[in-house]
This record gives sequence, structure tokens and C-alpha cells, in this order.
Amino acid sequence: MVTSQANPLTQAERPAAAATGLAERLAARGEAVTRRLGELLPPAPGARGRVIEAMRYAALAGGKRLRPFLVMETAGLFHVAPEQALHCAVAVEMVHCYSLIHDDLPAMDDSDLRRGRPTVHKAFDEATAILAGDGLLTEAFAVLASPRCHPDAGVRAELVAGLAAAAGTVGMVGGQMIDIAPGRDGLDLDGITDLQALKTGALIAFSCAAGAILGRAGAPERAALLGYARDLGLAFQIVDDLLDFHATPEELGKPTGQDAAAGKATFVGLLGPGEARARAEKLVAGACARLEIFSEKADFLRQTATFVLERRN
Ligand code: GRG
Repeated sequence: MVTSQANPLTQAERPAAAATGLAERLAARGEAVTRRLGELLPPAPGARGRVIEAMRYAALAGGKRLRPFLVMETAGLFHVAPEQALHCAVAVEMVHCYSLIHDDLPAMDDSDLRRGRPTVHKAFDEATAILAGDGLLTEAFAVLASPRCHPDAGVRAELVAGLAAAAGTVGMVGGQMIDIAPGRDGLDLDGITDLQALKTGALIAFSCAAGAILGRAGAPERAALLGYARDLGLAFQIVDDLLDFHATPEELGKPTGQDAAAGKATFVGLLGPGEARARAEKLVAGACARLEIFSEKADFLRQTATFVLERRN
């Protein structure tokens, strides 16, 4: 159960600092994210409380918390205060959770299962699910605009503009539109790559850029992180296609094989599973190479790239 303690970061960051492995660090940072989400989305009485309940249902349970982890790890490269990095990371996770709620709606993927539980429109109702997604998207920008995220309003404005671009028509929403548009089924490899760069890649890229924005990083560091994020985002999506092909709904906590059943072009469909896997491995190697400028300080980001390749859900 999520609690609203006065200083969730201190407690949650302690195991992260002591952890030697990625799994422990992911878990500790994920707990900090969940705790902060719970604090920022307090239950409310009356009819308004139902949409908050749905937002909490979507945001507080499950998920790998990969995007907020990337925000916190990239921020760490530039010695950003963990409190600020966490606040920004939570905004990114809110946008991610909104996208999952809307992606599952009957008008989109029409999925009943997400993160091993009924989707929000199944657990509540469709109108509440739409509002819960809208609520999380809107709240994310309020979180970024808060001085808790950064004391400098210029930095906060850069974060707001970056997240808006990643979530909007030149990012997730644009990618989703291509995904449901006529002609989607016949996309070739370049077409699928462009679609996924928007739908999945843009938010992952912003997650990595956010640390550099918070840390007022220089151009070479920003370019290195952008290159890492682009390779990582594409590898993430190829692995997603592979899991959709190989894994069971029980393993993934969501339906599998939907794209293939609908005749949609995917990386696995176009390349075959072996070549798709080889491509993901190459991208992960490339992502790690992009981090050379940070030497061993970026070891957890390198491990994250391997985690994305080896993940089972
Ligand atoms: C604007 C109506 C409207 C809808 C927007 C933008 C959008 C809907 C959907 C795109 C987002 C989406 C579902 C992308 C697919 C990327 C993907 C594989 C998501 C799952 O991410 P994980 O594996 O999930 O990180 P967890 O549960 O671990 O957080």
C-alpha cells in the first residue's frame, strides 16, 4: 500500500545507494517513484474521488518504472539533486501511465489486461478511464512546473516543452495515429522504425534528455544521451515485439499476439525472430558505445540497455 510519508526519497534512496546490482537499484528507485506518485495523487472524497481512484489504480501498481529510472540515472551523471530528479521522473511516469490507459481503450487496442490486472476501463468504466488518462497527462505538466522539480523557471520550461513534444503529435500521439491509420498493415521496415520512434522512442528519449536538462549539460553530453536513447528505444520496441511473439499473457501481464493476429507489420514479422533479436543486440551494443564520454559513471545506464534486451516482461 502506498503511503504519504514526509520524505519518501530519503528512505527509498538509501537502498539504491547501497545496491550493487541493477535489479536492486531499479526496485529502490521504482519504490521512490510509487511513493511520490501516491503523495501527488491523494485520494479525494465525493464524486471527483472516482477519477483519482482510477489514476491511482493505473499509476501505483506494477510496471518496470524504466522511464523514471532513466531520468534519475541520467540526472545522476550531472549531480542533479535526487529530489529534483525524482520529481521530474514521476512526471514522465504519469505520461507513460496515461498512454497505457488510453492505448487499452476499446477505441484503441481494446485490451482487458495490463500489468497483470484488468485495464482501467474494465476495472472502472470507459469514461472514467478516459478522464483518468487525461488527469495523469495534465498533472504531469503541473509536476514539471513545480519548483520541486528545479528552482530555475527556465529549466522547468525546457522540461515542459520537451515532454510536450515527446507526448504530442511529433511523439507518442503522432506514433499512435500512424499505428491506427489505414496503410499501417503494409508498412515496411523504415515505416515501422519511424512509427515506433514516435510511439515508444520519443518518451524514452525525453527520459534521457531530462537528466541532461536538469543538469544543464553541455552539447556533447546531450548528443551522447540522445544517441543512447534512440538506440535503446528501438531495441526496447524490437524486444517488445519478440516478447509479444514468444511470451504468454501470464508472463507479460497483458494480451499477446494481437498485432500479428490483426495482420499488422512488426519487426518480428518483417525480419523473423532471429534477425530481430540480432538487430536488438546490435542496437544495445551501439547504445552502450554512445556512453563512452561518461566513462564508468554510466555503468548503470549500460546495464539498463542489457536489461532491456534480456527482460521477460
Ligand atoms: C491520445 C487517445 C490517445 C491515446 C494515446 C500515445 C498512446 C495513446 C499510446 C502509445 C503508448 C504505448 C502504449 C506505447 C507502446 C509502448 C510500450 C511497449 C509500452 C509498455 O511499456 P513498458 O513495458 O510498460 O515499459 P510497464 O508496464 O513496465 O511500465
